[in-house]
Amino acid sequence: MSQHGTPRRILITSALPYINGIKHLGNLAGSMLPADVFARYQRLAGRDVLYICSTDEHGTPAELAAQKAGISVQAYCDEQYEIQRAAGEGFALSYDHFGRSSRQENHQLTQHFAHVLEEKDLIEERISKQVYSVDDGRFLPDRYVEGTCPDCDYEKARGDQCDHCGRLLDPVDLKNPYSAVSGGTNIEIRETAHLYLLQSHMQETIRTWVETSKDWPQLAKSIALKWLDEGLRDRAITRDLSWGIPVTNPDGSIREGFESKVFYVWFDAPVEYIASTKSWAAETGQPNLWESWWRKDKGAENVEYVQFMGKDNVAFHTVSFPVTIFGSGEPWKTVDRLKAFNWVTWYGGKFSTSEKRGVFMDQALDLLEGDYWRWYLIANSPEGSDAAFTWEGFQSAVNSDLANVLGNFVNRITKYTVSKFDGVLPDAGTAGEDEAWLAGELETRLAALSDHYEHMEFRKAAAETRAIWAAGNEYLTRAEPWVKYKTDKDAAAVGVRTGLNLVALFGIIAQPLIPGVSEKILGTLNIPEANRTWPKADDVANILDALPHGMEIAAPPVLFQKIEDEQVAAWTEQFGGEA
Ligand code: B3M
Ligand code: ZN
Repeated sequence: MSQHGTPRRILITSALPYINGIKHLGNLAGSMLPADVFARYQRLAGRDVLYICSTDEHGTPAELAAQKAGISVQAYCDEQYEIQRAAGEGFALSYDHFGRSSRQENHQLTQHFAHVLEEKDLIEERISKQVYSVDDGRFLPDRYVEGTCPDCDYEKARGDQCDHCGRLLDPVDLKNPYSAVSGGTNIEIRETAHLYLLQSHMQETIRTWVETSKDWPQLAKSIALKWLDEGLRDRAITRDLSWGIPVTNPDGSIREGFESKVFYVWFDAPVEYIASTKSWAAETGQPNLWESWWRKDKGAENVEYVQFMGKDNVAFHTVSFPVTIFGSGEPWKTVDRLKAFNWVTWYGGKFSTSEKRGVFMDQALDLLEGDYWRWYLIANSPEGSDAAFTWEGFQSAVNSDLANVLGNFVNRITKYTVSKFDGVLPDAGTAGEDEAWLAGELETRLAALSDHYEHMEFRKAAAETRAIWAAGNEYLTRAEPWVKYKTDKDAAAVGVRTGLNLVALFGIIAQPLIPGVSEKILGTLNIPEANRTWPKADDVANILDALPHGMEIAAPPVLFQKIEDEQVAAWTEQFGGEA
């Protein structure tokens, strides 16, 4: 809460997962998952949070994937949207809204931006040379043209890049070009018109904005500045495709010469952050509510906007999209903090959607519940550098952090209460030296934990969470209620009571990371929703004696299944265990 009693308002978006197939764990770890952890933390801390995401559905890869599947792009996207939505649910991603960039709200808003930008002389129609396939009766986007690489003579080079020698290509450079759609070799170079966004005119505006953004983590800022240093180039924001957002005139009619063109996917995708919020608002029955999150003239001036994404998406969010937003001259909310991630690698190599290398979200959920993966991916977050996924690393994170440090603690103390204290939280005894030590630990560690979350340092947040669980174990070693029980039942009672309160605390602080297990712990202890809010470091005395004396205690079901060596061997066999 701020001084005036109104909670901070935090708008969160994670990069929109592309529709061409289920995402792998690397995608999850570099955008949706940390955004979800952050959203959960902020909600528990009492902030007014709105977490928005969508599938990114336009562009060539969607068309190609649909073609391969032998269905219409619309049908393909419908199907894949459902798959991604379900996978998000399986990982407990707590979106306030999970939309689709192909919905009408995005069509309207994207067209609106294009109209306003053209009015402001920031969009210009230019003629360029492009590959036309006579057999297909259409201009071919770069990836739809294949031919012989002018450099290495590889015969299946794509229009945008040669996969053999790696050179970036212009499709008009290919020798013996043919259409990847039909195989047709009747190819001509024709002139055609496209809309260009004049980014060069916005160079100074964007640079000033980037340089004065105080709260951007280093990775995001350095990427943005690198692009600015190279100089912003004007870029085409339309493509020769039929699937996408039509290029219209302000009256809604199709722009002349653009009948078989649509907006470029990267022009409309970021607009979907706003459009998705509109869809959310419409569903809540308050259709104007989105404005208070996005329009600075309608209440969004006090919103903190935080974006999450992989590093390859940073330029689009720090340069291209801001050109659209600032160029419009309208009072849109812009990003305040941008958290960018490096890659999760597959044993040091590349996770790959196209080559199906790595573990994908649906496959992961078939093996184990979402919380196991959530824990490992956050504890091993690719923040400072790339981070390798390995089955061995996964096994050790689950077995040691979750099963041993957290799971054993919870089981041991609840079972002991059931067997020696009739399943009742004891009332006797008063806190002493060991409890004072524990309180000191928690004061420091809880403050550090909140700090890591506020700074979006996820690896550190997981490590601190684990350190707090470990401090609980250390406390039991010191307090030894099982030894004291034989000579001084009151002293043992203090240890048990404190231990049970620690169980509640451990469940509470685990909520952002492993919400399913937290629910099991807190549910077993019947902790009401209102008492599950984020703990304050200066409230430790109360935290350690919060549960009502005399309450009944049940032992929760086994919280974690350890991962056996045989499983690691089987999964390595199934998925491959090296790059
Ligand atoms: N769809 C992520 C990707 O496929 C891209 C993000 C869009 S965020 C507006 O690389
Ligand atoms: Zn080549």
